[in-house]
Order: sequence, then structure tokens, then C-alpha cells
Amino acid sequence: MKNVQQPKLPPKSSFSEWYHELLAAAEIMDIRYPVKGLYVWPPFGFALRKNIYSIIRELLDNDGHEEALFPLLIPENEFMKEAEHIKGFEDEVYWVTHGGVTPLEMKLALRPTSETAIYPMYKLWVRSHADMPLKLYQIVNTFRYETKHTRPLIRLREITSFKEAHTVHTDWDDAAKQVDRAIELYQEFYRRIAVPTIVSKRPEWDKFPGADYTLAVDTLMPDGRVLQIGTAHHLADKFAKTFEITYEDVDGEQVYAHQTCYGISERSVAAAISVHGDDRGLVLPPEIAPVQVVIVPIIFGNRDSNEAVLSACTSVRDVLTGHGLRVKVDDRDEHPGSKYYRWELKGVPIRIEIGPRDIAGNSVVMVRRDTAVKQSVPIDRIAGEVLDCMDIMLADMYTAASQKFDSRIFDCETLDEALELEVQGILRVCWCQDPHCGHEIEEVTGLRMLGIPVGAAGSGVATSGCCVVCGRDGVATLMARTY
Ligand code: 5CA
Ligand code: ZN
Repeated sequence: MKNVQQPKLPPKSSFSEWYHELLAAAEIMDIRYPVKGLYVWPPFGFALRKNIYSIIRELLDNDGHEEALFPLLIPENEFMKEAEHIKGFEDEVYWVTHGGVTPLEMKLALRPTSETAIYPMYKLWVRSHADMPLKLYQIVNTFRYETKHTRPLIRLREITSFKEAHTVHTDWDDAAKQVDRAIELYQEFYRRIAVPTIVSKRPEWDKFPGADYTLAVDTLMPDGRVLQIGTAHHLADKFAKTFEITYEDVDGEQVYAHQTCYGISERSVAAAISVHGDDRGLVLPPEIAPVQVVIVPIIFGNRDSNEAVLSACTSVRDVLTGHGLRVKVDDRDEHPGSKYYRWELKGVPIRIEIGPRDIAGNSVVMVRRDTAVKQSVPIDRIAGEVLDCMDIMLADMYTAASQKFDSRIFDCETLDEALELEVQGILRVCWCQDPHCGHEIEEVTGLRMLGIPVGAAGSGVATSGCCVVCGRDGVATLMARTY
């Protein structure tokens, strides 16, 4: 039996090293592709991505969205129509200028996001109030020439898994409701992968280029920095005016539509990995784990008992597969210990060990990845026990992550207090909403303003008080180091 040497991960307390080593060791991302900011999904990572994105698809489809697909290339004249939008993206756009050796008559942008690809079509599709709300989404790659430090799954130049939804409404209020709904869907999505979130309204100076306002969903990474993992933007009638998206209202008048857009990327995968992982590797919520159960035969007896063990493993596998679970029997010629190590690294939620003694007792050993708790389970009840255990794991993982998250939100009444704290998380201070004071808070603390919390994030504390800069009346706002 082979005792395979296993690479050792850096401890999770060295988060950046841990993250990069884990992506390679668990085969989530291969970062050796020879273009900066572009990475490769190997099969295991791709399976994880597929499982996570099927939750998003399910949530959007069940909420009346339809999936569509628009081109990657955007002609320069369309891209250049909306002034603020251009300004926000001009430094980040990749341009296609040639077809072979022939210069193109009009340059083509690789979409950094798809407003300017989709809205010329919406101009043709939207006719009357009866067409609305129109709620489409696509999951595509987008390209941004990011100049900040690129990082796999977190800051990419090719965002491979950009889920963008674009909706059209009759009026401002209906669009505002859709922005709220989008945020609810994102929070629901993140609950399904046990990632705690906080929602805030981004300050004016950090909203999406061309938007009326932006709501953002953030989570906290283990190093105390905040990662923006989703945004929803109210576009009002700004793009509608630029792209002439009008409709006939109930009185037969042609009026401008109101729009929203909202997106998430593979940062959702980064969040799931980073929030739950531990020193031994990935810890995956059962619903998204590429392998949900691994069965390890414990073989050390004579040939007859070995055969009995292997056949018990196969029959347990068949029972679990019959319940729709993704199961693997690891019967390779290797020590059980090195098999445990490998599958822990890959975050398999449940391990089942079956040896001669278990068979004699008509039971198996079941081990949870998140708590390492072992329990003996009667073999004829295995499916029910595994399914129950998976539900409990998801709930426990969410509770544990939420407690950690909540313990890292700090309230401060003065800027001095904030400075002393050396925040490893999110700081809540009062702000008068004057941009001057906002910039001052950012400058003095060295933190970025996330914005005024929306929903539960604002409860449980003093949500009003005196601005920490000028002393005028203010409301709570969130500050953090960000990715
Ligand atoms: N058109 C809108 C809504 S789809 C839009 O582009 N919004 S965005 O710019 O805020 O991007 C949506 C989400 O994509 C962000 O909240 C962030 O989570 C993610 N994202 C943005 N840039 C990158 C990047 N370079 N790498 C990975 N994810 C990114
Ligand atoms: Zn102030």
C-alpha cells in the first residue's frame, strides 16, 4: 500500500499564501496561463463553478428572468454613446482593431459589461407597457484591463463567469423595486452557499458609471478585507434616453423606460472557498461540492473480508447515487490516511469509512468535513443519515460564518477611537452624507467607504448620531479595507 507524500498547505492565518496554494492543490484554478489576469478552470474547479452557478440560474429562472445571449464585440459607436459609462470604463476596455491584417472600419470593444451590447436590441424589442417588465440575464465572459493587482477569481482581466441581468420597467419606482428584489435574490444565493453578506448603498463617488445609485453586497474575507460580491444598479432613464428605449404607455404616449442591471462574478466562488476553508483545505457546503460523499474501504484483513468490504462500499455508493448524490469510492492502493488527506483538501463534505468490523456490526463510520465529528451509522439507514447531515452542515456552516462575521463589525463614535482599533473587519461610524466629510473619513482611517447599510446591516446599533468629522446629524455608514 502506498504512502503518498502530500504537499502541506500554509495555515489559513497566512491567508494570501493559503488561498493561492489551495487553488492549485485542490485543482480549482490553474494560474499558469501565460497572460496576466487570465486563469484556467480545470475540471474540479469547473464542477464547483457549475454547481454554484446552477443555484443562481435556478433563483433567477424561478423569479421570472429569462436567459439570453448577446455578442462579445461591441461597435465603438454604440460603446461611446453614454458619456458617464464611457468615462468609467475607458481605461479598462480591450479593443479589436484588425480583422487579420485589414484595419477594421470601426473598432470593436470586448465587452467589459454588456449595457451597450444589449440596449440597442432593447430599443427594438421594447414596444409597449405590455412588454414590461423585461427581465433577461446572461452568463458570459467579460474583459476588463484591470490595473490593480490581479488575483485569481477576485480581480480578473477576463471575468469568465459574469452573470449580468438587465431589466426594463415602466417607471422609476418599479425599477427601484427590482433593485431591491435583485439584492434579495443575491442574499438568498449567498445563504445557499453559507456566505454571510452585508448590503449597503455605495456613496456617489463609487457608484456604477451611468447609474442613479448602486446597492452592493459585500462579504468579509479571512484577512479582514471586504470583497464586493454583487451589485445592483438603478439606471433610471439614463440609458433609455441614450439608446432610445421608449414604449407606448397606457395613454398611447411614447415615454422612456427605466432600467436596472445587476451582476455577480466568480468572486462568489472565491467567497465560498475563503469563508469556509480551514488549515486542511476546502470545506464546501454540500449542495455545491463536486464530490459530496467519499467512501474509503478500510482493507487489512484476508481476501474474503476485503471483498466483503469492497462490495459493501459499492452497494452504499449505489444507494447514495440513487438519491441523486455525487459519490466516489476511493479504492486506490493507498493508505487510508493519505486518502483522507486528499479528500479533505478537496472539501468533500462527508466521508464514509467501511472496514471488516463495521460490516460485522452492519454499520459504517460517517465523518463530517466541517467539524471532523465521527459517528457510527447503521448501514440500512445511510441515505437518510447522509441527507440529514448535509442539511445540518449547511445550517451549521452558515451559523458559524455569520457569528464570525458579526463579531468583526465595530462601532466607533469618534475617528480617534476608529484609528486606535486598527480594524480587522468593518467599521461603523456616523456620517452626515456630505462627500467632503466622506472623503475625510476615508483619508484619515485609510479605509474605503462601503456606504450606508441597507436592511439588517443597519439594525442593532445607533443608526444615527453626530458625523465623526463635522458633528452635524448623521447616519451610520460602513468602512473597511477592500479588495
Ligand atoms: N453592468 C453592471 C451590472 S451586471 C456591472 O458591470 N456591475 S459591476 O461592475 O459592479 O460588476 C458586477 C460584479 O462583478 C461586481 O460587484 C464584482 O463582484 C464583480 N467584478 C467586477 N469586476 C471584476 C473583476 N475584475 N474580476 C472579478 N469580478 C469582478
Ligand atoms: Zn460631516
